[in-house]
Amino acid sequence: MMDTTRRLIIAHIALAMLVFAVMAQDAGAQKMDEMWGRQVMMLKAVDAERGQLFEDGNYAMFIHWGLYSNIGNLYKGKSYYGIGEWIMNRNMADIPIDEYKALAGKFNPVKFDADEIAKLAKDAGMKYIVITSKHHDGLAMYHSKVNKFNIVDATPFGRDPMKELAKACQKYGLGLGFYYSHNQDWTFPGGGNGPKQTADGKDADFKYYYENKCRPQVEEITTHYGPIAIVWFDTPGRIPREYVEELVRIVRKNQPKALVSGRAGYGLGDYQTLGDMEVPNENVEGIWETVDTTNDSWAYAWYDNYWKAPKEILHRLVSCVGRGGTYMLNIGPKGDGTVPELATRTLRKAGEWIRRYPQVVYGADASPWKHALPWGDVTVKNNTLFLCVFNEPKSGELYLPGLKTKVKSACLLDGKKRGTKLKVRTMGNWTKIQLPPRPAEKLIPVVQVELDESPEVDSCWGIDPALETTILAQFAEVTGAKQETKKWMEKFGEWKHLVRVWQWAEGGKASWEVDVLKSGYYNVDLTYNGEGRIVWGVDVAGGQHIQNQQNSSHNYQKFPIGWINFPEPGRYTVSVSCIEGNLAQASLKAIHFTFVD
Ligand code: FHN
Repeated sequence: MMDTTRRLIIAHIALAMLVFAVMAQDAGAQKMDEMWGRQVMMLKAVDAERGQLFEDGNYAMFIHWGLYSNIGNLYKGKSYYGIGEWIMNRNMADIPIDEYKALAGKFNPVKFDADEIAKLAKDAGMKYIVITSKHHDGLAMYHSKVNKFNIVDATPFGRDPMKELAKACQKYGLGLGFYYSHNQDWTFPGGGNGPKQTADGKDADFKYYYENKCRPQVEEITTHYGPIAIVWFDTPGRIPREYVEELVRIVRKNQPKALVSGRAGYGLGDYQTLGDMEVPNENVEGIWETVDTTNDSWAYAWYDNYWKAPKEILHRLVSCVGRGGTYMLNIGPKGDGTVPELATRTLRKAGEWIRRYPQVVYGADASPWKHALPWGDVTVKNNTLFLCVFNEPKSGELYLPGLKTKVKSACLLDGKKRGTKLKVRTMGNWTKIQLPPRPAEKLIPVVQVELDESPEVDSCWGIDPALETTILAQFAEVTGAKQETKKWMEKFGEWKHLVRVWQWAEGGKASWEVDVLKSGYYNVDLTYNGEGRIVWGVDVAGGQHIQNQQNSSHNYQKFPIGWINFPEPGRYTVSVSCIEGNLAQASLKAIHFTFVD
């Protein structure tokens, strides 16, 4: 199992560096890794003071706000679906540069209230804010002295919102970071995916853009707004290395305590940002963050009402902390400067829970299980486990598989000092904690478990007797099939991520070692996509074989396969094989086990 884990980590790293899906841009298709500047930064030591930001504050607010917010994905009467800040792009409204720049004349966000936004971040439990000081469209959202295409000189607004936000962040004790699109600039000559000539017809290369806009603007944002916590460069693309080196030098010189995002490129940043909207399923080493958004788009889109409920926000936050990282959650203020009401509501509600259980999030470490468990997820502080119960079993029985460390006590936290003491029982490799029938905490109950020493866990997958157990294809040992990461865009710019096993050869297998506490029959479902009807087989090594035919679709869907017997408690190897149908296209995402009464 150790070998498997190591192999999976290596596969994860290798896959992260491979060619993935593309996001079409003006210069043609670009590889996502190149665009995200994704590097393996796991082993890099960050200056302790700079690293403190992520240590203490593993929850932050991201803000995408700019001229595009005033369009809100509705242009000339037509709605465009995708990330709003890309509205200019030819895959969206394809707005010519001059036409786009002229829209600045109507951008007047008079309702922008920096104090209210900073207070929202504070109420939400966030520790710092990173805001777009310049996105790919090139409009500086602050008063730039080096380029007139900025919110003070090019719009009727005439205020510097970054000055106001810097002040508000100081007032509420929040860190402030600036997003800066260093490579892409779609409106300045020579910028990545921008015009190739100046207004007077002279050729402009990247150096021209870099020297006349990018470098001096990075000097500005790092000197005019007081202490900065992060400079969040994005989409390095094919920017030559020497420019990134210089930009990082500038940040170090002007803001020695600021972190530089990994998307600066070439591994020159301080930490790794995973793919957009990617909450990892397995612990990730090193210093990293996930960036995510409260709905689907980063920037405001008029129709985008698919808000993450407070429970989902907290689930994703705890998953990131439990995997060892930091979670930065985006809001997209409107063109008038206000934050959509439902975003504020959901963030505040989630923030109330964090105020009840701050120890679960701040300064907490990764789960020793290295992945979620059927009932929820775990964060750790020294010898204490915090069990966050997203999915309460009806029986109230919380099972911890493979916990090797002795449990001293367990209690259900309820805001009171000591909480309610819970019964704990150890059964071989398993620990059972009994929850009361109706915990007072309605959102996500938290159980605090005190251990004798720091936690050690056997990494074998436990099949939970009380709840459905899902095991991802990502964790399988695979022979005769391909196990790979797949990333795709649901809407334009809205990324989804998974690891699949597909392209099955005859006899190909995806296998997991499992630990069964309660012997008997379990219903097995598979989640997959593919073409037409597929026959799948499920085998218990040395035991039962079942197989069944089910249909498939291009979306990942869950289909029942049948009941399988584990005659005794103990360890088994379970394998899935693809027996008939389009073996090349059949793409397995997960196996699920549910005890049959
Ligand atoms: O192209 C940008 C996108 O607009 C957005 O800013 C995201 C946030 O992570 N970054 C880029 C795509 O990865």
